[in-house]
Formats: sequence, C-alpha cells, structure tokens
Amino acid sequence: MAKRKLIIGNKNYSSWSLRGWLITKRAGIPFDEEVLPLYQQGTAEKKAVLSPAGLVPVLHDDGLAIWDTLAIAEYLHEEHPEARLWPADKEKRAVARAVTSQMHSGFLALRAHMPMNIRRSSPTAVRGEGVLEDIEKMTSLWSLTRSQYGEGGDFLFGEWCIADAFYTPPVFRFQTYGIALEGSAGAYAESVLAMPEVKEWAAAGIAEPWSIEQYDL
Ligand SMILES: N[C@@H](CCC(=O)N[C@@H](CS)C(=O)NCC(=O)O)C(=O)O
Repeated sequence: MAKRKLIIGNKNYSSWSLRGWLITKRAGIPFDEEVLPLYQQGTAEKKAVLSPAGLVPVLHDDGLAIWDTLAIAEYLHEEHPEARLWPADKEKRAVARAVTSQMHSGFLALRAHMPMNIRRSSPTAVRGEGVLEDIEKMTSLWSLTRSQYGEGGDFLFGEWCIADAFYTPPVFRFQTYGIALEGSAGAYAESVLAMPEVKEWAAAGIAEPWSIEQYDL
C-alpha cells in the first residue's frame, strides 16, 4: 500500500479531481486512489469528514490531509522539485501561476454551463450566458502562452506543467459540447488528449457505472 492516497470524485464528471490526479501522477510517486461517487446516497456524509471544505480532491500524505487542488499542486511541487511541476524559469513560472489561478478562480460561465462529462456528446446543448466570452478568453490565453512561452514542448509553457493540468477539463468540455478549436488552441487540445495519463483517466471515466442526472444535459 502506498503511503499517499488521493480521494477523488467520479472520473467522468469531476474536473477538480482530474486536475489533482494528473498532478499527483506527474509527481512520479506511487499513490492509492479512492473514488467517492458524487451525489449518491451517503456521499455528503462521507465528504463532510474528508476536509473542512467537504470537496474532492483531497490528498492524504503520511497523516497529512491537503484539500483544494491548488494547495495540492503547491505541496507536490515543494515535495518533488525533480518532477518540474512548475517551469524552472522564474518568469515562466510566475506567468504559469497566474494562468493557473485564473482557471482556479475564473471562467465561471464555462464551468457552470458546460460541466465536464467525458462520455457525453452534446454539440447542440444551449450555451449559457457568458459561455462564448469565456471560450474566447480561454482559447486566446492558450494561444498567447503557446506563442510567448511554449518553446521546447507542446504545452502552454513548453514542457507540461501544473497549468496544463488545470486546463485539461476544458479540453474535454470543448470536445463534449462540440466547440471547434482552430490554430494553436486546437493543436494544444490535441496534445493534451494525446497524453497517456489523460487517455487512462478518460477510459476509466467512460467505464464508470454511475451517472449524475443534472450533468447529463
Ligand atoms: N476549489 C476546489 C474545488 C473542488 C470542487 O468543487 N470539487 C467538486 C468536484 S469537481 C466537489 O467536490 N463537488 C461536490 C459538491 O459540491 O458537493 C479545488 O480546487 O479543489
């Protein structure tokens, strides 16, 4: 049994769990995972004891519980500098943190109206207010980081980093809701989907037995 354990929600639906899981995987240390299916009978009680936030993901490491994806990311970065979870270059790292924080606290319309649902295809779903603006803002951000900081790799800051984990769920959302991406934003989305870890997560999510009615638009 690994000393580290990540508690996550359904792989098909839980975008924050996907981010936390990708970062934990890329930290390169074995860990156990426990899926807590969301919105099932008894889930609320189980979540309440997980952390003060009562949300997933939560990382347990040697008796320490860390909740909130950004805190998990920073903890793993400190524990495993060799994994290069943030870019080595100071300027890139600062911008990568800004871009990551923007996802953590923003794009609210996109998050509210386009829930992650990997196995679903809903290209005709009605776009809620503010969604198109969020899509435009996000894809422009991807193009900007790719052109200014993307040298040396296929990801936002060249080599894969925490920022890419944060923008992986939107890549799935664009696929589910039939948002065509062009140019460097489209190429970026393809690089994300080609990652073995991303494929592994998606396959597991598609195979899950649970469905959440309010997200199956
Ligand atoms: N700010 C948190 C957000 C976590 C979050 O909202 N998790 C969702 C799953 S994607 C959750 O636990 N939802 C269950 C609920 O709201 O009861 C983070 O960064 O980890």
